[in-house]
Amino acid sequence: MALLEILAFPDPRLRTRAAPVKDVTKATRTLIDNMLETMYAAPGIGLAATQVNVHQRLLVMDVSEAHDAPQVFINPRFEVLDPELGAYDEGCLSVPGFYESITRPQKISVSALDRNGSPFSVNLDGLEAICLQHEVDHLNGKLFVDYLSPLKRQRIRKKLEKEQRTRA
Ligand code: GNR
Ligand code: NI
Repeated sequence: MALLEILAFPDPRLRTRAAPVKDVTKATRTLIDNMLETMYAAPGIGLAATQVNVHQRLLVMDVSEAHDAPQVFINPRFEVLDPELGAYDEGCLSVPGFYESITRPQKISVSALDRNGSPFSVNLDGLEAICLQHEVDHLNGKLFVDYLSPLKRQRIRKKLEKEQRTRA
């Protein structure tokens, strides 16, 4: 397995819209395993392929404390089951160090392919519903900072650009 580099805001590659996975192959499963390893090491509760500069519609997630409940979603599509919105302090491995309250639907139904290419559907709520929507946003080139005011987003961008300059 291997750790993958995670792109950081405002890297323009994070704005790429990912393409559907055509065939779930051994290479797909290797990518999934490396993404899971990268997510656990970070540590994070989700990771979209976009964040590791692979522009395919694939994400991994594990909200368990023990890191023993990995979930894989290939070509995910979701529907809102309950229009009730909830706020949650979201963070992002591509926006390190910043947490902001984001409002999203709290109950969704997701259809996707699993790591063997078999279709499945699952209803999600709570943190899993939030995380899945956050990851699908990544696959569409969207980041949680896009829900903030332009002023807040600019402040975050400036701070991260400065950090990235001093680290380079
Ligand atoms: O690790 C993560 N935590 C998190 C917390 C609240 C809402 C969403 C997330 S996802 C994030 C990992 C990440 O950046 N996934 O894209
Ligand atoms: Ni993220």
